[in-house]
Amino acid sequence: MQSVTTQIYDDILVILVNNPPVNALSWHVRQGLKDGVAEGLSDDAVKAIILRCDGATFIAGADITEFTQAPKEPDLFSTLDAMEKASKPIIAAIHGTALGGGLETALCCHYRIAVPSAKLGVPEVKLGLLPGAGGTQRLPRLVGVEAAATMCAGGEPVPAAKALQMGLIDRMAGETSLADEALAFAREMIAAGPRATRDLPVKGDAAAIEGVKAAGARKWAGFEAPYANLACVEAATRLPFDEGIAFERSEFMKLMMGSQSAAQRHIFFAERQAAKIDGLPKDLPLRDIQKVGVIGAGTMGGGISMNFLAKGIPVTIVEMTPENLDRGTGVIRKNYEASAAKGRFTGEQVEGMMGLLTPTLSMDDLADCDLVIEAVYESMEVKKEVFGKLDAICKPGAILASNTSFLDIDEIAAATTRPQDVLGMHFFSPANVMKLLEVVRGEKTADDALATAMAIGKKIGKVAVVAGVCDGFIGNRMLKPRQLEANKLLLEGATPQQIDKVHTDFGMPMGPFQMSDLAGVDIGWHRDEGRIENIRDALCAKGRWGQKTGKGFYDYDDQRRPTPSTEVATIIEEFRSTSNMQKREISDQEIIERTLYPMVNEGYLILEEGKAQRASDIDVVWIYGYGWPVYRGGPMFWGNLEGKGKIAEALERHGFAVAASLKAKA
Ligand code: 3H9
Repeated sequence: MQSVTTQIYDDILVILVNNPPVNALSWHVRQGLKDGVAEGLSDDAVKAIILRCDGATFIAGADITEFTQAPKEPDLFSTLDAMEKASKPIIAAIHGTALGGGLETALCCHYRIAVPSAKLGVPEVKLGLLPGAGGTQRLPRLVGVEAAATMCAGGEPVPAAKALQMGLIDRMAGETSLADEALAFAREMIAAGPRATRDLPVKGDAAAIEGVKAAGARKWAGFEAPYANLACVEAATRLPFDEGIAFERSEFMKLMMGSQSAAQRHIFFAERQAAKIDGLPKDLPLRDIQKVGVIGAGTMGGGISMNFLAKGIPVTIVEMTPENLDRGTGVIRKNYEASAAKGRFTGEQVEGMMGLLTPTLSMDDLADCDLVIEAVYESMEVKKEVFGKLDAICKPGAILASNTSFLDIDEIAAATTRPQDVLGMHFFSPANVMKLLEVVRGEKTADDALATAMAIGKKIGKVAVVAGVCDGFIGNRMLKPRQLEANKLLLEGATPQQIDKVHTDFGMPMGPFQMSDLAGVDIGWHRDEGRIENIRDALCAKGRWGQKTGKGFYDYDDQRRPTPSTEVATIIEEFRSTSNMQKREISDQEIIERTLYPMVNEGYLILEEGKAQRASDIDVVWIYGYGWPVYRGGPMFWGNLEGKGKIAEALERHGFAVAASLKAKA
């Protein structure tokens, strides 16, 4: 099928793009655009040209899959040049999303009309890139320097109404009458003639860029692309158009050849790949989820419920005592109200969501739920009891999910007579914010139960990844060797702050000890047993349970700002001397080799055991669950860049058992 066709409506030629799924600018689309424009220009009866798309969206960008292939003619630049320099007016008629190269194409049209639901933007920065087809030079001419800088460096699309205000589009069409209104608009513009964006003067000056830079500084720490975007917009303020384009081109190529963009593009596809379950047909019928039950109204249960309520799905939440139930529902309300205060919801929406919540003290009220998620205390005995009860109460076909972060889903499933309906749905704290959802597939989990859990995960805005049953699943399992080694390094001479700094310099939001302090140093500590076997026990015995007690591996002030602790230093010294260890200098490189390389190793073990479907799923887990810097592409992608041979050698040198597949591929 041809991806670009043309049709004549009296004096107007319509070029129609149809390249599913997102009308990307693949080589054959570029060819079709070029041919379409040439056809319109050569036909004397044609007075204006419209560019419109079939399907769900206007052109959503360059074809990213072509980025790693040999270039194919015609290139985008000559295609767009021919459009902008055309002697007859060209009108872009926009619905869906005009993104990246798609918006740049629209900017090379002379006028733009869009439906109210359309969104326009240059999200290249999220792929570690910049709009490389003139976007950084044309936007400052059309919408001004500040708006262009914000759009390019931030990457957020703007809705049509705002685009109209900004001058990004010239006309708003009715939601369902774009084709007709574009024809009328095109006829209106025949007299006005073409208006090339490149010929417009740049609006505003470079000073505005500083404000955009300052506002984004925190979010962009470690990223190259936002700054390259800003440099290009700045160039537009001082260079003639053609020189600005040349500068943009060279900056684009630098980013394209760099590892950050490769990592970010990898994650773009990895995230979409993660949603696919190997061996299952795409059209497998799913179970209908109309109503959800959540057991436990603590931090996790409350956060989990909020996801469903926000999507209009009713939730029945169960607690053991009226106090806990009231506290839990109160926290949900407070969180929604705080979001409303920030303008994210209206008061009416908050009431709407709260109206979908049914608090109860009786598990019997879960009888009509299609999905029940248990978020109670992490104890196998407790979970088994809960699932035994659910088995008796829930309707046939209901999916019974545990939010456990490490327990054996198969053992939990065995407490029911319907293990095919049991699986894990492991949310990450805070569950209403963190995007990762590990969906744990038990030995007997039915295919449609798994596929339904993955789909509902997507519906509530999560990035869902399938994991197999093993201690800690994918994410927490990889955390374990990191923490073990970090603890050993303390005894050998490193400080918590040195180890944490290596991790934050790497781009992690926090290091292992900062994370421990945030999560609670006392998690898993057996207070009653009173044994002090390691540094962690000693910290707990002194009430150093982390941020919640104002002290953990660090001391905290009343604003939770950490400072290194002399008490912790003393505790470490004591353990070092009782363990007969010599303090030595630990290099940052050694910390990387002993805390990050073991994670890569564990990733290979997870793949060998079939507990993750693919390496890129592991990357997705770490990006969305633990804040691994996206510009490093996740531990498996990073491991490849670092070099498997180098990693295997270092791990062996440090005495680790190296995964066979890591060694084999080295
Ligand atoms: C660019 O334009 C550079 C320029 O400056 C020029 C430089 C010279 N290419 O997300 P979905 C696939 S850079 C190829 O699930 P949705 C995607 O992989 C580009 N494939 O749908 C998936 O495939 P599969 C700037 C693409 O409805 C399928 O389409 N543009 C592309 O939730 C459906 O995707 C962007 O960064 C692409 N450009 O969301 C926009 N885009 O079915 C990137 C998507 O096999 N795209 N695919 O898994 C998006 O943000 C979303 O896809 C969009 C639709 C909002 C459009």
